[in-house]
Amino acid sequence: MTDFSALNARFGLSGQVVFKPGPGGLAVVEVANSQGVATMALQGAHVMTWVPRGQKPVIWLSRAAKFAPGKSIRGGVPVCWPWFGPHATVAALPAHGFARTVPWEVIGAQTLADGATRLDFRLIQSESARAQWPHATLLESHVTVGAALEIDLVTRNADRSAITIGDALHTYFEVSDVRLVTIRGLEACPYLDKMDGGKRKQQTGPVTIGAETDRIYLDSSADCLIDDPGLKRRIRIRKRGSHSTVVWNPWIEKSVKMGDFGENGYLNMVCVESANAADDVVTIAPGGEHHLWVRYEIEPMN
Ligand code: TA6
Repeated sequence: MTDFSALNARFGLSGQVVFKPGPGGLAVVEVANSQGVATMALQGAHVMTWVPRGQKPVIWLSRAAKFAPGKSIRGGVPVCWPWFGPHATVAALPAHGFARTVPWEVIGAQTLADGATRLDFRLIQSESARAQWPHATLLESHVTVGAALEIDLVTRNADRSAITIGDALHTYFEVSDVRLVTIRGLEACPYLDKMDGGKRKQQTGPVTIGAETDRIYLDSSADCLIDDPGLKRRIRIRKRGSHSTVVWNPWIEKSVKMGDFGENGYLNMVCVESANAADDVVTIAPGGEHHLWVRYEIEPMN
């Protein structure tokens, strides 16, 4: 049971950071400042919404999302860790790892000099987590909410041997109509086409979406841009410490099958995920750390 009065006493910032009960019994934190608003679930340190001041929502959250302890939330910024996709050897383990469905604790909250708000979270080491990942590994997420959204996912290897992780910020971006957007920044990158048996291909030109799309772009570290003519805006995705970019839209059949996309929800979202997946998994030496950092910003598109 979350002690909201203790949380607010320790980390609340009046009128800016408030912890409260959220949907499905999840504890959430609401952030509001002069530059924008956001909501996050403590489970998974999961950014659910982000709306810069004067803009339409930038992060998509399904109207049919199901909220419950231990269940992943459809939309927002799920944290995939310490593996991406299915577990390499144990099929019964959850896809995309367990970080997004276990409790995290708040370890910091502050107002930055530019008026943005920074919240710091740490994954709580539990029996269940250790059973799935028997290594001494610390995971923190540092989220800055302002006119931009920044997330720094930090993995620290506190073990005596090296570890190899896959990770991703599996971000669902809100778009006017996915059929109208183009995604730039992945030109000439090799990718694994999961809609074609994982075949390795090469991207020519910008990425457009006209059917179920599920691709892991490898060796991709440049900024990505989601051009949305319907909203006359561009979402710029900057990243560091990520060598893969996953582009995903389930389209009609898959989204209906998944059951938590809502009526035609697939039309208003596209996932552009900053990741380390497939060939790009990351090995961290004992005592070392790895940062997967992103910064999302809106630019006008005239
Ligand atoms: O990142 C794309 C992907 O791996 C898709 O294959 C699809 O499974 C998607 O993630 C959603 O996965 P989830 O476990 O959140 O339902």
